[in-house]
Amino acid sequence: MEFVAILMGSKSDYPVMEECINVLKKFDVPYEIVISSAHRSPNRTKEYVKNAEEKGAKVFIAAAGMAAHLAGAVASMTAKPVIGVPLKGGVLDGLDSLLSTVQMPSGMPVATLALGKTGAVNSAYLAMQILALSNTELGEKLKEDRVMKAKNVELDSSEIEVIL
Ligand code: RP5
Repeated sequence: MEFVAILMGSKSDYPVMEECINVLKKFDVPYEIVISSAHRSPNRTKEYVKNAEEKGAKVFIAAAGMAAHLAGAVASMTAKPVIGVPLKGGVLDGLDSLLSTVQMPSGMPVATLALGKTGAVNSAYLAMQILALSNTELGEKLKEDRVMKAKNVELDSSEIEVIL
């Protein structure tokens, strides 16, 4: 079975990453989520990535804060697409995790998204867009979602707009 594999560096990351799994649930996309750290449990991370790939993971999402090497570490272990979600926290409030996640050396990409909740939500959408390359039904659902979003903009505007 194809699924999205989500790793996060700590239990403290879960409240933000719940935003990601809520989106995947809304679209009925199968996922796994585990806590595994690039620094605290490197062996567990390596084992998880290997097993997940064997079981059918098509895309990985890795979320971490501070010296956030998790996405980069996952990218070193698989040739599947890796999406990185830098998380806020610590005295630098996320700038550290953003730079740690985004600044990968050439040939080892991590698709790094926005900090925090926005990145968590977008990680689910980007993972689904990748799956939709070979899943027409999911692709149609994503198109319908875009139509709804455009309608909502019009609805929101209609409540407050002033046009002369
Ligand atoms: C990172 O360090 C984790 O991803 C988390 O964002 C941050 C702090 O972890 P805890 O000390 O809260 O476990 O590895």
